[in-house]
Amino acid sequence: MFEKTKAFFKAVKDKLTKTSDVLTSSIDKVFKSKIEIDEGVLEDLQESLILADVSFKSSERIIDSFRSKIKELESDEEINKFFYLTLLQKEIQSMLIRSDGGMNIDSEDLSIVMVSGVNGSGKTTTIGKLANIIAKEKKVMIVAADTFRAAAIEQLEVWSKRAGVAFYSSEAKDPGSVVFSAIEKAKATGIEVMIIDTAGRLGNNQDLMSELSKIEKVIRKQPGVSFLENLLVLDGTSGQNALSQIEKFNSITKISGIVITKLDSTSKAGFAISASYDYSLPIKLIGIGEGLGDLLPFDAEDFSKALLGLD
Ligand SMILES: Nc1nc2c(ncn2[C@@H]2O[C@H](COP(=O)(O)OP(=O)(O)OP(=O)(O)O)[C@@H](O)[C@H]2O)c(=O)[nH]1
Ligand SMILES: [Mg+2]
Repeated sequence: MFEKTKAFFKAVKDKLTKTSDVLTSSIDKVFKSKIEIDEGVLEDLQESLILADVSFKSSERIIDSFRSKIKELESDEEINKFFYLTLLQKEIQSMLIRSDGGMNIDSEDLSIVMVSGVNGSGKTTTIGKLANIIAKEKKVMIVAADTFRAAAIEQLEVWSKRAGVAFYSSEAKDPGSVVFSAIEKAKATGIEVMIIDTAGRLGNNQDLMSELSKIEKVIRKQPGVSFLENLLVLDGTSGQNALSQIEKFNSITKISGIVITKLDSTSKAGFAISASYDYSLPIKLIGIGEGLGDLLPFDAEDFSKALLGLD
């Protein structure tokens, strides 16, 4: 259900145009004004990456690799924009980590996916879309453990109906007890994959952050349960500002992978490279719109090509 298809590439390419326009137009300018590749050109190229919200660390690695590739060239080989874009794409692809199985949900036990992130990053929407994908092969239940925001439970319930999956909520105010009773319910009703929605929280809110680790403890204590995915949802429109969230969330609960949403409405998608490379975490899924079908499995080759407007 998470395999690569041609249609996915087209969708990613169509939706990433805001970022690829920024990136390719600044690269165009560098190649229009200069032909010889010297340190000044490398600096301009690095700037074009940073303009698309690639972090300094990741951009250094890309430019270093480009510099050493140029040194290896025969003197008559031409270095033009296409040459650069192709090298750049290969380098970005190698920096984007993707765990080969895509989503990890194949357990004999009840498989659990927890979803967290800052307020409004797209957690609930992602869960609805993800449930819809997994429901094609497995019996899914989505759990409303966001007991904090008014209307959060109803919003998730609407998504459960759209995706045609089971839904669980309770009167309890403590998300840990909601998750505990949801696990009982899931086991009793033959659910195979349970996806937990959590409240939006900022990394510097100690109380809310420690609540996340409490939920994690509740899950890990239950027999017959495999806690397979702990996904952090990042808002693609925040660009590099989202990077510090990875550090904060990962220090409280071990993140298994990243989801980047709203890639259809950002020109800062370059930060995805850094989210993966700087923190050694796989990107698992990407959100490219508000609809039920607008969540795709992440593919490093497709993503890097789309980012640079290549086919
Ligand atoms: N364009 C676009 N909008 C998205 C995407 N994913 C989510 N959204 C929108 O982002 C807004 C917030 O989404 P939610 O799913 O409610 O975010 P959340 O993280 O659950 O928010 P809280 O529970 O309040 O923390 C909604 O208007 C969504 O429709 C996406 O991939 N593309
Ligand atoms: Mg939500």
